[in-house]
Amino acid sequence: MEQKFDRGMIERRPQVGMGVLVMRRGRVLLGRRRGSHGAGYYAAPGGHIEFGESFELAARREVQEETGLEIADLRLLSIGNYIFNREDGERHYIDVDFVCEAPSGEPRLMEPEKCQGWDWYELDDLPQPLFIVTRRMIESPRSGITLNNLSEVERQ
Ligand code: IPR
Ligand code: MG
Repeated sequence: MEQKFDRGMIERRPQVGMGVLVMRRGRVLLGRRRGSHGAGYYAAPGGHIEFGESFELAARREVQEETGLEIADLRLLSIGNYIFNREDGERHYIDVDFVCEAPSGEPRLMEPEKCQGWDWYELDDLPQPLFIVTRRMIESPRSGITLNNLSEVERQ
C-alpha cells in the first residue's frame, strides 16, 4: 500500500545500516542478537556505517569487529527500508546489504554483549527466528541486486 507523507517524518531521520551475509561453502554465518533491537533474532554481522566510510571499509570493519573474520569477494546484495521497535522508541534504518566469502578462520565472539555466538548454517536448515533484514538478505538472489520493500517500510 502506498504511504502518505506527514510532517512528523522530517523531525526524526533514518540512519544508514549495513548487513553482511558471510558465506563459506554454501553455508551462512549467523548469530543470535542481544542487548539491542532484534534481541533474540538470528542475524548476519553488520551495523552502522560510520561517517566518511566506504561500503567496503564498513563491511570489512563490521565483520572484523563482530566475528574476527577477514572477508573477500564483497558484492552488493540488496537494499531495504526498516523500522525496529525498541523499548526506548522506534529506530528507522536504510540498510545496504552485501554478500561475501570468508575463506579461512573460525568466527569468534568479539562482542558478547551484542551477540550470543556465531555459527555456520545450511540455507535449508536456518535457525529461527530470523532478523527481518537477514531474512530478506537470504531471500535475495546471490547474483544481482534486490530492492526490498519499494512502497512500504518493513517493521520488526
Ligand atoms: P552495531 O553498530 O551495534 O553493530 O549495530 P546493529 O548491529 O544494531 O545494526 C544496525 C543496523 C541494522 C539493525 C539495520
Ligand atoms: Mg551489529
